[in-house]
Amino acid sequence: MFDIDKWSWYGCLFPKEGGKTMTTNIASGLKGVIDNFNEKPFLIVVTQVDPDALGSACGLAEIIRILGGKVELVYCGYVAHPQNRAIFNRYNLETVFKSIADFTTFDGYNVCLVDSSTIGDVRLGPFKRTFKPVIVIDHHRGHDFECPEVPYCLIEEVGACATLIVEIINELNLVFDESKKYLSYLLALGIYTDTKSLISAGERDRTAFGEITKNISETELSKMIEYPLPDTYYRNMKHALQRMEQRGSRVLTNIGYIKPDEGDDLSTIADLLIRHDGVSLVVVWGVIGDKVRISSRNRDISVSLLTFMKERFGERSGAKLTPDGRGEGGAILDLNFYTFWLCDTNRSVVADAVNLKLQSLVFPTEE
Ligand SMILES: [Mn+2]
Repeated sequence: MFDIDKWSWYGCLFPKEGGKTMTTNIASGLKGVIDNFNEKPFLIVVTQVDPDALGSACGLAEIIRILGGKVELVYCGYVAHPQNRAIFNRYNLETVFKSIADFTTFDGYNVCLVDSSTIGDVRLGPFKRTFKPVIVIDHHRGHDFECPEVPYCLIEEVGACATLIVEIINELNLVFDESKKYLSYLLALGIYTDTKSLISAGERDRTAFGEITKNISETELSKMIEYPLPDTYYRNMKHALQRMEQRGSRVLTNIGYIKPDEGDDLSTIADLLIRHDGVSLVVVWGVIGDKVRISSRNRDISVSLLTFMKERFGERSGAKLTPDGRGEGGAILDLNFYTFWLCDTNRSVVADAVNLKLQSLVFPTEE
């Protein structure tokens, strides 16, 4: 008989009340949940396509298969960032993942979230808040459900979700054979990129990275790390530098109207700007279709980036804290009003309007 109390709570660092941090024996709980839910296939959902999410999803899929469950994988949005495209091509992930656009329903699946813990994420489109996840494995703050209601909820503030997956793999003593070796590369890339080349990795990330890279080739890994950057990246960077506005230690800038496949430039540019001497908070925005996408970075430990984002941008924002104490956040906001009115000739005026609103949100009001 399935005993929900026994299996329902495997740790969450940010419980509302009565929670506990649980870092040992995380794998046995997962086995219990897979045994008890395996009548339906597990559907692993990647909301934000990045190496950590892809690696974690593929790793979890293999764990579920080994533990006797059926599994499918789906991604939201686009595989657009050049590194994601390189990873998709190299490891043939087109055959592993479906696009959420190909789904009509989540009914009949045990939905699993990796590297994300929000059921209200706008990228889920029509599936937003229509499901109760069965498995959640994540390292971000700001989950929007009660953890004890999720049969397996593992949310811990490590540097990468892939670190948690590697810990489960090690606890289960799983060894990937030659045909599954690509999973080691994917998980290693996940840890490497989410921890900024291991610079912001914590001890658990470094241990997991060491474990998963034991038998893999450095040249293969470096090809995936030093992927070629497209021309649009440099153009967007120039745009951002030209429009950069600094007040005190806060920086606001934008890359204007961009194509969906340039959206990941926002976070790359935010990462570079936060390193600027004297800067502690960076907000970079761009407009994609009728949405404003925002990427933020914070290195002032006295400021909670999650609170900063939620207060200003509401529920469609989030943030995580890296093990070295830096905050990384993002938001997606509607520009609904403009869907009819927007045209090629008024784009710059709309961008100015967005900028004025963001100035009032990001910079402290002057006395
Ligand atoms: Mn991640």
